[in-house]
Amino acid sequence: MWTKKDLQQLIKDKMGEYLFIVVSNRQPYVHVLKKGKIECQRGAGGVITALDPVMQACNGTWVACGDGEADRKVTDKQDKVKVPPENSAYTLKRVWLSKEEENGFYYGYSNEALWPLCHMAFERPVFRKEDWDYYVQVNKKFAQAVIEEVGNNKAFIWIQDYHLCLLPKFLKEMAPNQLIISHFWHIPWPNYEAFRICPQRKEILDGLLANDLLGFHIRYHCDNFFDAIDREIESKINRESFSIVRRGHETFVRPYPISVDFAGISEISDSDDVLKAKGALIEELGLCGLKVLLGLDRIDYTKGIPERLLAIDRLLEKHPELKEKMVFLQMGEISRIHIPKYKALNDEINALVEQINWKHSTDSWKPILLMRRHLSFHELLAFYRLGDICIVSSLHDGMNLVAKEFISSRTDEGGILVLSQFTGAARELTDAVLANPYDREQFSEAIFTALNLPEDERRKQMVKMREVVGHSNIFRWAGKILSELLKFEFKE
Ligand code: GDG
Repeated sequence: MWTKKDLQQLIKDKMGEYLFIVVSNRQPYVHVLKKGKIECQRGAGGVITALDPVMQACNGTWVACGDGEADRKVTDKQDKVKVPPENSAYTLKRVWLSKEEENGFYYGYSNEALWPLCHMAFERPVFRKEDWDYYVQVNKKFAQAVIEEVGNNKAFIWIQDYHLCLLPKFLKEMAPNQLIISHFWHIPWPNYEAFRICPQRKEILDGLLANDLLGFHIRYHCDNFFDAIDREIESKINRESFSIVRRGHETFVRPYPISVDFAGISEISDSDDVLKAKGALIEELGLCGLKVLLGLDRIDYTKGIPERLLAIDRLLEKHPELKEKMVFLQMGEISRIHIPKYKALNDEINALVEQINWKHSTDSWKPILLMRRHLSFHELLAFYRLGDICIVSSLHDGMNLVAKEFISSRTDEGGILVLSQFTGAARELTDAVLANPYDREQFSEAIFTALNLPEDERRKQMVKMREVVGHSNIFRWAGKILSELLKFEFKE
């Protein structure tokens, strides 16, 4: 089983004198003001969990957008600050965006064009020329920041996600022989029928082909990428070595399913703090004696939240005997609310909750509790621990970490996962109760099946899934990619 230590050792043994630079839109640490004092907080999420220890082991640099209210106060003239605050192990270099850039690059092209383009959730992408111009501009800004760091050295670069499609190309143009570049794409890559509507498709593919190594979660996304290249770019696709050669440069394409820190989550889930928080939540929300069905997502139209609510509605129509015996708890962190589709989704969710609660409630009970507060990590794990069933109903999802976090938190081997078949996670977690969120009948039946699963069956499923996530954990994901990246040799 890969551990944090194995990953650190790999870097120490193999990185040599080369620099290691990670680039992402989101930063690993944010500086905020709390009661007039500057506080440094570590960001959440798989990538930060995996790469923070790597960076600490190799004294690398992480380039990302600054967005905290106190971020500028702590950076030096080159926009750099040492992190983490307790041992200053590596450098965080911040890129600053103007409001216009944030709007065009982040909200506009990244999240109103590329996000819906890559997810089959039937939301139309919006391609605005001015958003694209900002996207190009900000990718160049990132390139400039990375090159400042590289100087005359040789460096391994690891780029994250769909915000930075053009960065590999800009970097290779600026420093052709000094860089080995890998890029991980965290969301699905769509099939060609969907992708071909993108007016900037050639530029995007051209940008990504400057990578030496390009990773997706699953093989299917790699195949879709090959199809897009095949139709759009003059190149040679080598299905044997799983690579693309264009103008003498070879890009290797590989599936690397992302995961979570299984051991870390398991350990904290058993802590007194989490178990106390669980007890407090049961009390606060009046959950005692009820079966708890849980949904926990960033509020996004790809996550299938309205479909989940409608399945609960159908479940109660067909099985009114469940009234006063269960509750569906939907937790959700507000996300990208400046985009009209996200605002509309929040309104739709409010209306559905109100309507379904009105329809099925009794004098002393209502079926749905909706909470939109941001959870601390301990609270998050406490929620996972109190759920009898966790429902993940994405319409389309690159992987879905909530499913894997839920499994990791269940050291008690309790709980059942109802999982959309349209998540990357469904390829690995075949012991979950799989569901099609578009099929209201089947989806509500899947929830009913989960509610009635015999104890030994339920436990067996959870034990098997814990084995899968324990083995394919986040350190293995990063270790596999970095092992591959470190095999590349610099051109002389
Ligand atoms: C993208 C891809 C891929 C949610 N609410 C709260 C909270 N969360 C955390 C969860 C989880 C994360 O947010 C969501 O991760 P997902 O993987 O489910 O989804 P995306 O954000 O869409 O991520 C996805 C991922 O990239 C990684 O490659 O799996 O397919 O879409 O970690 O725990 N965390 C806290 N409070 C909340 O209220 N603290």
